[in-house]
Amino acid sequence: MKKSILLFNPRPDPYYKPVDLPIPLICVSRFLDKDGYPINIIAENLYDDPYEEIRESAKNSLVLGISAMTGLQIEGGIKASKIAKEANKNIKIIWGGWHPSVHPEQVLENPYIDIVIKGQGARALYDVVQRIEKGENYEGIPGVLWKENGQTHINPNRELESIDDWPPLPYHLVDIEKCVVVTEFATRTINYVSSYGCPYRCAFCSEVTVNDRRWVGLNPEAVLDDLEKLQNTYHINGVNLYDSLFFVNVKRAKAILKGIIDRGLTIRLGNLDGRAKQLAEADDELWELLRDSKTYSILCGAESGDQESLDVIDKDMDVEDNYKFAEKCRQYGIKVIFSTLVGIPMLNHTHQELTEKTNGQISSTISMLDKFLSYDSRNRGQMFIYMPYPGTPLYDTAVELGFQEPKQLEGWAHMKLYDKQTPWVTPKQARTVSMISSYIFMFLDTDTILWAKGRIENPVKKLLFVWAYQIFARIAKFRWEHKLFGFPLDYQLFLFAKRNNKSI
Ligand code: B12
Ligand code: SF4
Repeated sequence: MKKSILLFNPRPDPYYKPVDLPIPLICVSRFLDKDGYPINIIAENLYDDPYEEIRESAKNSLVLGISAMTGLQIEGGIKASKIAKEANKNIKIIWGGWHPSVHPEQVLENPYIDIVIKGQGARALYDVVQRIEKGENYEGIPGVLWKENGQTHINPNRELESIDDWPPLPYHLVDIEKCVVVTEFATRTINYVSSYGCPYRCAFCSEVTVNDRRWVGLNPEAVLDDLEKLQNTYHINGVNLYDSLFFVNVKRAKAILKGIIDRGLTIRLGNLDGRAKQLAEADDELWELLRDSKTYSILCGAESGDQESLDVIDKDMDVEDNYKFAEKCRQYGIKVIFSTLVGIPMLNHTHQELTEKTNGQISSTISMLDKFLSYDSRNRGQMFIYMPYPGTPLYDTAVELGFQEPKQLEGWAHMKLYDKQTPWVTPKQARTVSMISSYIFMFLDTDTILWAKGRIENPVKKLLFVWAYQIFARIAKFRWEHKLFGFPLDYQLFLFAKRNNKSI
């Protein structure tokens, strides 16, 4: 009997309640599962007390694998690693995912962590487990770093590998019913990933560091087989795409959309990640397929209404491209989630100048989003504050301008979504951005009520919720129409309600 593999996906955000499939862990399990290893996937939606489960399960496990983005997942990951080592001193602790990939050596300095896997994880994890079983070290496995007799060993990077011949995703490893959610576009939605990487060079983005501007996509027939299996086996009717950029290969994207129509699939796709310039210039056939396959939404890094910011982040497009793209979406009835970024670091400026520039970025982006949201009441804005990620082109600029880089893994756990990270962004700017993005934009989107209501089962609670929702929606609309972002009492009340609500 093979020894067990324990994998953990910590909670990414204090307000975000994990409800979806821990897809990074499903993906890294492919080869191990095929070879018959018992695998225990742990996430907060799968276990009432994930840390207790880790304590128990670690006693008989060969390894504990942790997946972490930069931010709060690190806190949960360290806690789990400590618990596992206390329960079983021989267990090997392996970290993978985005943060270990952007800052591998510092991650390995943590006393509880034995091995770090950079980049694409499935084959590397399998190879590492084989070596552990044989009592050998990890020499020659690309993307692996490890500690041995107090010394750090670093293997060369792993290049993105085609996933076409890989074993299928082992969905059976989790209780799918705990990972199916109501969304705006489907009653049974699950997340899925059809490609890895991105060929573009946005200077703030970890893709550039981790996948070195490479991209691999699963072939269209295999994607369609997966969708069909999700529909027929698990009765899924909506799929949230987690690809970094779905439309890299337009021929492939068209074949997938056309396949959905030709095979008569009723499953709807949502949140397909696309670039404004590329999609604004795409031919009508792609747009018609998006419409005819009933694709719900596109997630677009519009980034800014300020051309200087777009140039500094190497977005390789003009603000005007965002307008052309938004117009196309309106024409074809596709909802858009426009993601934007403010507080961009720019060399040769004082902090005061950068604070003023941040004000300018906020107001030009608000004007741009104001227009886009008026195109379709379902359109959604998102506004984030720039966060420096190691290895990205803008990181050194941020450090030169005074960003205090954490010297230990723990320090990165505090890089929370709407917190101010850089000295030129003021607390007031951070508060405003957070309120606009996580509160006002949520209530302006007329489809929010569909998923929010859909996740409450008790009819009385549902009625109360709809009543409170309508009041908040009116206030948020008033704030947006008059651009009133001061005295955020309603926002504080909303955060309180959100913290204390278990279903949303
Ligand atoms: C879904 C998602 C989220 C979800 C939750 C994700 C979760 N893990 O629970 C939510 C909405 C909460 C979220 C929030 C944020 N996210 Co996010 N998110 C994503 C997204 C779109 C998909 C993640 C995913 O599941 N991918 C699919 C899986 C299969 O790929 P993967 O995670 O890379 O896993 C592979 C490898 O990394 C590795 N691997 C992963 N885990 C493990 C574990 C082990 C043991 C091993 C060996 C290997 C391994 O193997 C896997 C298969 O090859 C990614 C972009 C992307 N395409 O990955 C961004 C991404 C991860 N997010 C990012 C960011 C910046 C954020 C935010 C900060 C803000 C924002 N603008 O979105 C917030 C805040 C999070 C925080 N720190 O508090 C960045 C990460 C940067 C970084 N250095 O961490 C990404 C890469 C987007 C980007 N290109 O900038 N996000
Ligand atoms: S921001 Fe989007 S387009 Fe730019 S490099 Fe990252 S994934 Fe690619």
